[in-house]
Amino acid sequence: PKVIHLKDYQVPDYLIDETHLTFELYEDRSLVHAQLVMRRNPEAGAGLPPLQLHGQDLELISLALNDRQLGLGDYEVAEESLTLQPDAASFTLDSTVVIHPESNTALEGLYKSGSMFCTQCEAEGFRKITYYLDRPDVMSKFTTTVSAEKHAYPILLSNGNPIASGEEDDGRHWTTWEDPFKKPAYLFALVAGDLWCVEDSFTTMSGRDVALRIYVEPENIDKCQHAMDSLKKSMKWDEDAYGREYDLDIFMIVAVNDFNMGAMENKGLNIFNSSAVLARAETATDAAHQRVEAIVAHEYFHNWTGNRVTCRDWFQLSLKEGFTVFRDAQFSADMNSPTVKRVEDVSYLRTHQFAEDAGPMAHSVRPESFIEISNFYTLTVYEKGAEVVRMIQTLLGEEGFRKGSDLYFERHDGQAVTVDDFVKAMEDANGADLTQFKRWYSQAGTPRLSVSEQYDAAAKTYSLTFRQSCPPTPGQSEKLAFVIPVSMGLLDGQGNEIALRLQGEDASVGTTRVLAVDQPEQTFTFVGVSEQPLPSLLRGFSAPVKLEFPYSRDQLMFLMQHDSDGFNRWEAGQQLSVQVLQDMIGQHQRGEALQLDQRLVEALRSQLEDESLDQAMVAEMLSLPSEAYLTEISEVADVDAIHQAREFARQGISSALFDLFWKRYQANREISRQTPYVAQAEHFARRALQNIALSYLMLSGKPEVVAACVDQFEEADNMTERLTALAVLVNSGFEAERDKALASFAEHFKDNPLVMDQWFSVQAGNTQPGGLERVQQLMQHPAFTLKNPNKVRALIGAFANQNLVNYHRADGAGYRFLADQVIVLNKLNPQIASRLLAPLTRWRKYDAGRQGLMKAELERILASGELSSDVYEVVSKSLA
Ligand code: HT7
Ligand code: ZN
Repeated sequence: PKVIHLKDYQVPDYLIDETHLTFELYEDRSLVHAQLVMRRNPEAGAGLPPLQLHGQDLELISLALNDRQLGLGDYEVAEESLTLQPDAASFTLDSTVVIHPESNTALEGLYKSGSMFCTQCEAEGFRKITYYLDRPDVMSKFTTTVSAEKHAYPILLSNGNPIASGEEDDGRHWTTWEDPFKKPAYLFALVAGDLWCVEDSFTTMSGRDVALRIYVEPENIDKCQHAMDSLKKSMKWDEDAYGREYDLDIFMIVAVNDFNMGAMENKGLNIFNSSAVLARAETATDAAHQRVEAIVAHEYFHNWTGNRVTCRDWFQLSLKEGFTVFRDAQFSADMNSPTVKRVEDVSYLRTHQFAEDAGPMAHSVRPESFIEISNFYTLTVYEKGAEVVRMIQTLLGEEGFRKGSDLYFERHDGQAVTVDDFVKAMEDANGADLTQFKRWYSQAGTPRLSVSEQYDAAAKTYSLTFRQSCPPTPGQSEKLAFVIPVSMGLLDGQGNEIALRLQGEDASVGTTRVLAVDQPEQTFTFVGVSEQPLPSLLRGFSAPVKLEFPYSRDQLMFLMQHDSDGFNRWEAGQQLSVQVLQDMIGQHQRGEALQLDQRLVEALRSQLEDESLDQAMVAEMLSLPSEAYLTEISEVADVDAIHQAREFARQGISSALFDLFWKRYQANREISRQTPYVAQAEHFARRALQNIALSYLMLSGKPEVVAACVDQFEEADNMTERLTALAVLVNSGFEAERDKALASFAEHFKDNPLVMDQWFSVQAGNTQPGGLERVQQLMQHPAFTLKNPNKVRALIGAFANQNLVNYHRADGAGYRFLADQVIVLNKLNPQIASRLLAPLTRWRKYDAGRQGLMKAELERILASGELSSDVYEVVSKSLA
C-alpha cells in the first residue's frame, strides 16, 4: 500500500467552482450524474497537465467534456482514478456512474442504514459516490437533486437550502438543494427516507431566524428534545464565547442506526449515530445525555472550525478536530461542573491517549505520513490536539486567545488552511512567538516532567527544578524541549495559598501562576517564602505530561483537603490511590497477603462525611483508578495482580465505610424516588454518588443491600439508576437476581436497539470468570449483528477494552477471539475492523507469554488474505 507524506503536498492542478449532482436512488442500484465546472488552478503553474480524478467502486456509464461525449480512448480508468486530458483552462465535465449503496457494508460513501439512504464522506468517501477531486483544499459550490420513490422515501435532504421540488408520474419525486457556501467534498451529505422530524427555531445574534430540524425514524420521535435543547444552547454559546453566528436558513440533524463514528458535521445537514442524538430518561443514562449534549455541540461548532475554515490536507486534521474538541469541552464545562468535566477528560486522556502515545501507532498531533487516513481519527489528533489548543489559551490568557481566534476566522474564512496558519493568527493577534511551542504539533510521545524542590529557610527562598524528557516514538528517536505551561501554587502549613513572587519580580503576582517550562532543565525560585511550602503542580492539568514529584502519602492527603484547585484535590486522591494500589500489586506478585493502607480509607471517609462537597466530585474521588489506567502506568502490566489488588481495595473500602455509604445511598435514592428525572448537573451529581455508593455496598453481600439494588432496578424511572443496578447485579454473585433482571430488561427493551446495546455492554463487562464464553454466546443473540458498529462496540469492544481479566486470559483465547472478529470485519467494514484491533496492538505492555500470543494473532491477521489498507496499516505497524 502507498504511504502518503505531508512533505509531498502540492496544490491541486485543477479547481472545481461548481458541482451539480443528480442522484437517482433505486433499491438495486443508484445513478449519480455529476456536472463539474472546472478550471486550471492559477497557483499550480503553466500548461494543462492531465486531470486525475479520484474514484472507487464506480461503474462509469458516460463521460462528456464540454458536452462532447468521450470514448474509451479519451480517458483512462484505473482502480482508484479516472484520468483525461483537458484541452482548455476552463471546462465542464459531465459523468454518470452506477453505485451500489444497498450492498455497501463499509458505511463510507452512499449507503443504506435500515431502510434509509445516507452518506458518510469524511475523509475520502466522496470518491465512492462520483469521480471527483476528493481532497479538502478543493472547495466548490454544490447543487444537489435527489430523486427517489415517494412512498418509501418521502424525505429527501442534502446540504444548504431547498430550492425546488416536484413529482413524477411513476411514483417518484425529487428535491433540489443548493448550498451557497463553497465546501470540500467531505462535507457533502444526502439523506432519503421515511423520517419524522422535531422542529424548532433559533434567532441569531444579528436577528436572523434559523429553522432547526431533527429527523429520526418515527419510533424515536419522543427522544429528540434533549438534542434540540443542546443544539440551541450550543448556538447561543458559540455566539457568546466566540462571536460565531450560524449562516444558513436551516440546520438539520438526521439520526441513523448504522454509523462508524459518533456524528458528522456535513454543512447544514449533520448526520448522527442515533446513539449521539436520542436521549430520554427511561432509555438513556446521565452519561448518554451528557454525550448527546457534547456531540451535538461538537458538530455544530464545526460549522466554523472545520466548515467555514477547513483543512488544507488531512495531515492538518487536528486543526479542526483538536480545536473543536477544545471548544466542546469549554461548552460542556460551562453547561455542567467544570471540575468534573476536567477530571473526566484528563482521566480519559491519561488512560487512552497516553497509551496510544506509548504504542506502535504513536504519531504527532500533525502526523507526517499515513497509509489510511481513517486510522488517524485518533485520540492524539482529537484529545491531545485539544490539549495543545488549551495550552495556547493558558499561555496567551483567555482574552489573548479570543483575539487570536477572531483573527483566525477573519483571516481564513472560506479557506482551506494549516495548523501553522492557526498558530500564526494566535501569534499575530498577541505579538507572541510560538515557534518552540509548535513542537507539540510535530513531536509524538508523552513528555515526562520530573520536579524537585529546595527550600532555604534562611534566605526564605523556595526553588522548583523541572527536568523534561520525552521517550522515543516510531520514527522519532530524539525529542527537543517542549514549552510546558505549568500552572501552580504553594500551600503553607495551614493549607493557605502563599502569594507568589519569583526572584527578580517587584511584587507577588497572585497565588496561582503559570510557569512556562521550555528548557530540558530549569529552575524557578520564589522569594519571601517564610516556611517550607507544599507545591500544588500542574493545576487543572495545564499540560498533557507525566508529572513526577515525590509526594508522601500524608502530603497527598493534605492536598486532598486543602488545595484550592478542585482538579488537584482530585489528582492528589488519585495519586494516593495509585501508590496504595501499586503497593498491593507488588504484594500480590510476591505472594504476600494484601494490605490496604488505611490512610486511603480515611481520606475517602472524610470525603463521604462532608456533605457540603460537590457530590459529583465525591463520586469521582471514590472511583479508584481503573484497571486500564493502572495498566498504562505499569512498566509490565500484571493483569491479574492489578485486578486482585483493585478488588481487594474496593472490598476494604466497602466494609470500612459501609454505614456512611448506606446513609448517603439511602438519602439520595429517596430524593431520586421523589424527583422526576432532570438532565442537569446537580441531578447527575446526586445519582453519581448514589450509584457509586451502591456499587460499594453490594460488595458486602448484605441482604438489605441486595433488596435495595433489586428495588432500584425495578422501580427506577430512569436508565441511570436502572442500568447501574443491573450492572452491579451482573457483577455480583447473586445469580437468581441477576438472571431475572437481565431477562426482564431484555424483554422490556427488546425493540430499542440502543438500550439493547447497553444490555450487551453490561454483560461484556462482567469480570467474573467465563467472560469470553458469555460474549461468544451473546453474539448468537437475535439482537446482535456484526454489521452494526454500535453492536460491535457494545459487545466485542466493551469486552476487549473493559473486561481486562477475561480478555487477557493466559491461554490467549481472548486474543484469538478478537482476531477472528477482525478478520471477518476486515471484509465487511474495514474502519471498524481496524479500530477493534487496538487492544491487540499493545502487546509490548504484557509478560512474555501474552506477548507471544498477541503477536501470533497479529501475524495470523496479516496472513489471513487480502487486507484492507485500514487493517494492514495497524497490524503491520504493530508488528514492526
Ligand atoms: N469529523 C467527523 C469525522 C468522522 C469520520 C471519520 C472517518 C470515518 C467516519 C467518520 N464519521 C465522522 C466527526 C467529528 O469529529 O466530528
Ligand atoms: Zn469533529
